Amino acid sequence: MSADWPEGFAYYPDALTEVEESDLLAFIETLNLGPFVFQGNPSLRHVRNFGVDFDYERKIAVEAPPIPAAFNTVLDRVAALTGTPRPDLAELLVTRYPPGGSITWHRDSRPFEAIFGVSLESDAPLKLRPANPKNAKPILTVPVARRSVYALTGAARSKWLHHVPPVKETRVSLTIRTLRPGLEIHPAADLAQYQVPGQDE
Ligand SMILES: O=C(O)CCC(=O)C(=O)O
Repeated sequence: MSADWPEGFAYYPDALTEVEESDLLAFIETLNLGPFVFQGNPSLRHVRNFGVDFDYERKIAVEAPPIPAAFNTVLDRVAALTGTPRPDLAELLVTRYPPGGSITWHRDSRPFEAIFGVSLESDAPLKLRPANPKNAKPILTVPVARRSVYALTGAARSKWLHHVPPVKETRVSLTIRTLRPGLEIHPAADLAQYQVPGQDE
């Protein structure tokens, strides 16, 4: 724990073994990730949501396919490390950043509450800065190593922004989130687009 980190930020290095990481990466290879598209603009990073998705056009939470069993070990680990009830880990987003891929300064969408980030395949800097005033300092850089977990809860989640600058090597992250109590989850228009290998249809 660093004195500089905002309240609610935590970092857990070596949360996964090398074998667990390679099993996850092998499973993720079988998933059909697609470019993240915001306001019609595709990003370099490719993503896939499970559990719940956020519809950026309509600004609503939408049902997504169940989280595949291949993620059970990492979900159990995140729950144990962070003291989060396992059933509360209801959403999982897989993101692959190719070299040059990044995610801009943001605070996660309102439907989500606690945020846990798992880094796979390569190390990367995670940048943090207060949300107000705009462009506020300080900017903190936390080197998030592959196989680590970070947590954004409390002020780190609600009053700070985070950002991953363009990565040098391919990085995969799992963003695992709890849902805001009482959140309304809308039925997906077409779940057929989300076929998951190895899952019952
Ligand atoms: O890749 C990461 O660790 C950050 C992901 C993230 O901030 C997001 O998907 O909202």
